[in-house]
Parts: sequence; C-alpha cells; structure tokens
Amino acid sequence: ALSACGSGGGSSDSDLVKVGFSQLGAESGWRTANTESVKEHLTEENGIDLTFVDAQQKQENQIKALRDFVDQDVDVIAFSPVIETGWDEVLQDIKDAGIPVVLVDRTVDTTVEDPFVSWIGADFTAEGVTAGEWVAENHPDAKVFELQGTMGSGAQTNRQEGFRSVAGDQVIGEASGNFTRTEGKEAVEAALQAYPDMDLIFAHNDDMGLGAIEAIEAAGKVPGEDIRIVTVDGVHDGLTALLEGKFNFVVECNPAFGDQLAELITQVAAGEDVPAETIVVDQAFDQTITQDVIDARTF
Ligand code: GYE
Repeated sequence: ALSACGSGGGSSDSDLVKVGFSQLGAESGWRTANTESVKEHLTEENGIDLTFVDAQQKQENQIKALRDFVDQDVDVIAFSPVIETGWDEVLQDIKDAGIPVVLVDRTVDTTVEDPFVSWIGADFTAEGVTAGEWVAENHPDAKVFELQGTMGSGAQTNRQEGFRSVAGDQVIGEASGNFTRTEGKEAVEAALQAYPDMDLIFAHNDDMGLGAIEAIEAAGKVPGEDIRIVTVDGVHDGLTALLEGKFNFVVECNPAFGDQLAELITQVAAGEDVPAETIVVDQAFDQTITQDVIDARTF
C-alpha cells in the first residue's frame, strides 16, 4: 500500500478523490460481500481516499454520516439508503453544498430534483418477476408466504411488486424479517402457526431463507420438500442450501460491483458525463447447481 505522504513519486493526498461512503448496515451475507467489494476497489491505489461508515440499519445514523461528509467537504458522496423515504432535507443540503451523490444499491423516493448523478444497483423488480415466474410455472398450486425485507426499502417494495405481478394470487400471508437471519427465523416460526397450510416461502434474501430453514426444521418439517423456499441473492451460504436441496430456487443479486463503482466515482469527480443508471446483471439457479459453480464465485 502507498503511504499517505512523503513517499517520493507517489501521489500526494490532494490528488486523491475524497469519498464518503455511507453503508446501510451489515445485515446479510450480501451486504458483507458488497462492503468487501467496495473496500477492495475504493482505494488509494485507485485514486480514492475512502471514509466508510456503517449505519447499522438505522436511518438516523445514515443521515448523521451524510451530514459529517458535508462538513468534511468530501468530493463525492456515495450511499446505500436503508429505506426509500425520509432523505429530502439531507439530500437538499448535500445539493446546496455542491457535492455530487452516487446512489448505490437501494433507491430513494424524494422530492429533491436531480438528487443524485448516478445510480448503480440491481433491477429488484425483475428479480421478483423471475422468482414469481418460477413459482407460477413449477408450483402453480403452492400457497406462498412472502418473507419481506426491510419494509420501505427499495429491495422490499420492488421485489414484492415484481413477484406479485406474476404470482400474487398465490400469496396467503406476509411478514418482514428485516433481511436478517434471526428475524427471518422468528417470522417463519410465527407463520408456521398462523398459516398452517403454507407450503412455499418466497424470501426477499438468502439470510431470511436460511433463518426459515431453522424454523422449519425445528417444527419437524423438511425445508425444500414440505415447505419449498425461493430466495434472492445467491451468496455462498444460500447456494449451498440450494445444493443441499433445502432451497429450491435462487435469483442472484450480485453485490460485487465495487470496481464499477470506483470507476463511476472517478468519472464523477473528474466532471465527466456518466450514465444515469448502471444495472448490475443477475442470473438465477435451481437445484441442478453444482459445487464447482459455487466454488467459482467470489461472494
Ligand atoms: O438482497 C439483502 C440485503 O439491497 C440488494 O439488501 C440489497 C439487499 C440484499 O440485506 O440481502
């Protein structure tokens, strides 16, 4: 690694683009992989001086981090908003300070005009549609319990909308597991009581699906057979559950886009034109997945 200053010939601090990155939390395997990818690529070697702050899934922490970045007069702010609403004031302040925003992963719903220069993330609605199509085609009679992500997050609202646009009439119950394994498990424990005839769970992420496995097994049922499980993400543990037959279908959401983010930020800082949107490409997996495929993945 470069030392910050005094290393003859190396870049000095002032050449680096100062970036404040507000990550929303560390709630899931996806998030951990995303954070690793961000830290791997937003580096001094790539011309970036990164300040990274984890908000622990609390919007107030995230707003505070964003205000700190304004005070520190960073060159670019990047952030992944925990939920869609509630950002109007802080986004306006950032705009007034003339600091460009790159929105990462999740989306915002704001009255501020042109609140960000660029957004990079996945097409959550399409992920929900892919999951819904698999259910409607393969298990048209299944009674579905929808295990939702953090309520009001772009990943929750759009996955739900996509899924229900094709398999909505199969949904018999819903509850949020806040994208975590523990809360996913609790939600499914309650659902097993409330909806005794549910036989398929659509979980908005792998971690909640992994929590569902624990709840189902504790109730003496067989995950993947008595109660099928469809998830989104495709992190290592999720695909392993698929290989073991405990998950039935997994729609990928790729978190490893730190390289594309670093490039976007560099272009924004240089005042270059950037695309308004960069959609990260996803695929999907069923139980024909092999260990080789899992091993070859980086997250
Ligand atoms: O699917 C989930 C995480 O926003 C795409 O957030 C992200 C989602 C991801 O907690 O695991």
